[in-house]
Amino acid sequence: MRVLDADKLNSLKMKIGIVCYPTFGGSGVVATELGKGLAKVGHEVHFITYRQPTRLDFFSENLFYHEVDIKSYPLFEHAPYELALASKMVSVVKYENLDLLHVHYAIPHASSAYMAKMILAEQGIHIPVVTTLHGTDITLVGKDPSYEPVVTFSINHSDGVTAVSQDLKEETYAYFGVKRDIEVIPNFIDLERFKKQKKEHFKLAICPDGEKLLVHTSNFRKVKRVEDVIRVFYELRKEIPAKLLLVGDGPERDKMERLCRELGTCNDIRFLGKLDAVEEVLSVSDLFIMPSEKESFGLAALEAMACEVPILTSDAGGIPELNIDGKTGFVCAVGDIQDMKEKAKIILDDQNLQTFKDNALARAKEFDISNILPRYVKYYEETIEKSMAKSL
Ligand code: GMT
Repeated sequence: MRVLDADKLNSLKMKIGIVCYPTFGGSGVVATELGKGLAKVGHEVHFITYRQPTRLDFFSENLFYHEVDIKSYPLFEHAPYELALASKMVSVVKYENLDLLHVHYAIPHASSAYMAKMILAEQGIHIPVVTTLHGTDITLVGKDPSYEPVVTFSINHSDGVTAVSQDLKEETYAYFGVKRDIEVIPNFIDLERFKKQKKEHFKLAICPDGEKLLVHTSNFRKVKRVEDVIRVFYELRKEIPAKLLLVGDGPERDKMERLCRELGTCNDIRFLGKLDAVEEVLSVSDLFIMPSEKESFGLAALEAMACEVPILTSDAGGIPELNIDGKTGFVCAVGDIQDMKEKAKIILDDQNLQTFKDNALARAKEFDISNILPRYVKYYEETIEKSMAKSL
């Protein structure tokens, strides 16, 4: 690691390694957008993952991508990704002279980072590690006894830990033997990309008779309760003309298609699958639904708000920290289909809709990347400084 003079940290451009899942999932999106944002303001960013991240879609002289090479062997039923990742971290930190490793999603990234840190320490190289907790790494998977001891250990041994909501921070303290400080840095949005676009021809094609357009985007896992989306829509559709777009794909999709057929709603619901330009669909939508069982922040809802779409959500996890009940939409109890239907009617009422849309956009602006990115930079600087002092 380069020797960083504390006084010069603010003006110093850092070399940061970012480890994440390269998929459409929220943690990978946040990690990639953060890396892109850091590169734009002059930091050098090295992504380390097993595939090119989905959102790593532009060229910058400050952005680098290092693919983890996972070697298989007939003896392995499961290739040891954690080891290949740790080895790759060692070589990138060493040869690219990194100042900090930032790992997104605790499992297995935080424990691989710990191993890399120990290997590098033996070679006289000190590398501070920041772990960002995203949600299911704590609330669902991490809690499981098969992972809990390793998750607790690697959180306690990171040099810095952030969580994407206050609720996630509290869950971490409640379920893990974690005593250290956790900094809350919420998810963010790039308002230059996520903004309402003129796509009225698209709206007309889907809603030819002026129907209201509802939208849901997710990875179609059970925790997202896509069934509730369809049931709320089914009830609402009995009272007002409406259409529903379902964006994304995942394990629940087939079941959801069957449910639509059983309810006879196929003509009013379209499954669009995975989309890169989700902002185009959001631009013509009147209401976004997120009825999740668990949700540490709800990045997909923030993307909708940035496109001026009010949100109807459950009260799970950190969602109420984003959705201001009665202003940017409504917050309902998980699974309360009737209440969600009633609240959808209030939002979609022509007398209210524009106010909800304006409020949603105003709230989204608070989470603009220009407000949140400096918080990460400051946290990196503080973490580097503290861990350097400790290592001397
Ligand atoms: O929602 C998912 O299943 C994906 C998951 C992930 O880690 O990729 O998303 C989590 O991280 C996002 C970014 O921080 C948050 O906005 C989501 O709320 C969170 N999902 C859950 O907690 C279920």
